[in-house]
Amino acid sequence: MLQRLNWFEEARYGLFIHWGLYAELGGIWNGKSYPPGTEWIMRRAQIPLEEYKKLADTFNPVDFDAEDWAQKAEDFGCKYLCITAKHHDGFAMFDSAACDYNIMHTPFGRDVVKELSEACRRHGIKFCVYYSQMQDWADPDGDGNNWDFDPEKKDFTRYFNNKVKPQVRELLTNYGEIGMIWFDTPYDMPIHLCEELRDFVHSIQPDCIINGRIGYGLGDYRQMGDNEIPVLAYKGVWETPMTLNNTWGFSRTDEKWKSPKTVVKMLIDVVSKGGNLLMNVGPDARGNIPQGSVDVLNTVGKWLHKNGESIYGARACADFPYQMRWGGLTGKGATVYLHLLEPAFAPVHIKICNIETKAKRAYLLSTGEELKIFQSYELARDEYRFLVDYPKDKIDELDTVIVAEFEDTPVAHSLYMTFDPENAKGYAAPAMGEASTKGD
Ligand code: JFZ
Repeated sequence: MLQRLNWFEEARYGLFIHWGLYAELGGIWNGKSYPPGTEWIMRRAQIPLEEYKKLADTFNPVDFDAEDWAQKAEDFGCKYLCITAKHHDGFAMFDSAACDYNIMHTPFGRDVVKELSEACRRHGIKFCVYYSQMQDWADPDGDGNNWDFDPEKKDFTRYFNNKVKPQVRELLTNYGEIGMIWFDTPYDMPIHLCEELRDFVHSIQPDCIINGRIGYGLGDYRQMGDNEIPVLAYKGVWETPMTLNNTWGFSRTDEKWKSPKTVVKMLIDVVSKGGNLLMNVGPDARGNIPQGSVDVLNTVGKWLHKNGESIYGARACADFPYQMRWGGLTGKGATVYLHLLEPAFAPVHIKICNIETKAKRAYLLSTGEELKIFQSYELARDEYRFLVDYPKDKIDELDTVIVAEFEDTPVAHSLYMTFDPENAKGYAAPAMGEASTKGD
């Protein structure tokens, strides 16, 4: 694996921030609501550039406080932060000599990317930037705006050379170390320009990660579709970007936040399959992250501050092909974290099926309290079983994490294992008493 991906694999959980002029509209233009994805409103409503540009004359997020946002990211338990430096609308949230259509030419007149990059550094959070490299609805040669500009007259290479490269250079030169540059919607951008962009990034910052949406599989890791989680553990490095409500940018009407429980479940689902979760918030035009989203992510953060060992640096648990109704598994070598998400499905004990590897001990992650374990090979059922008793009075309604230490990295048998009584050697007959095999 690429060296520069090391921090990313450790991090597992990041904060995505979609913020730009569209926050002023919050999904409504001329009294009409547009479909979710409020950052797309310029295109959805085909707002003439001259009209949309007026948002820059009033953009003044007086409540913006980079220190507060970085503190929030830390409280949420996020290890990296990625902000939209330039989204499809073409407006740069940073000081750009390459293009005047940027935040310095607003009443606010402060470089948000600069302030956030410094605050993130103070909080030990990897700072990353999102940059829309193909779509640019403010540039006559950019992709996507065919209501102001004649597509026949577009020269994409000119846009690439005059805006993309100079701005990417600015981002990689003026803000210290950039953990990752997050490209998006490559569509049919010519492959040689994507390759050129990749090499250009690495010529300036060799350690800067490039996400999968640079196109053509040229990125350092695989980007899943928005809100998509694969069914099986995906080999290789990957990330799912996720919305907390139904839009990336700020919405005046959508307060349907995922619950803390849903976020924790998704995080475990993603990490148990070896990926990262990039969770989005959409600050409003005053510079506030909506309180409803802050509340949800703070609750998740409190859980992470107690149980983070089971997430940060954790991996997919060695090819474990079973779905368990009570929850999921994450792992680090010989250590396995059992995430009890649905206690109702494990009324007496938690069972991991078909792990042959010998277990040493188990304990509750939050308190260190030792828990009884039972392990056997059940001849009649041709099944290895590993059971952990858990203290029912210590249930965390978000997720109770139990640490199980094995003698080696556990290996699970597939459903298609062939029966072999030799397998049973070294295992005691099921002398379980309370951990009865009946009824499971
Ligand atoms: C993109 C953007 O258009 C959107 O505004 C937001 O920034 C999001 C993170 O990314 O939209 C996409 C890109 C790819 C997929 C879906 C939405 N996809 O592959 O499923």
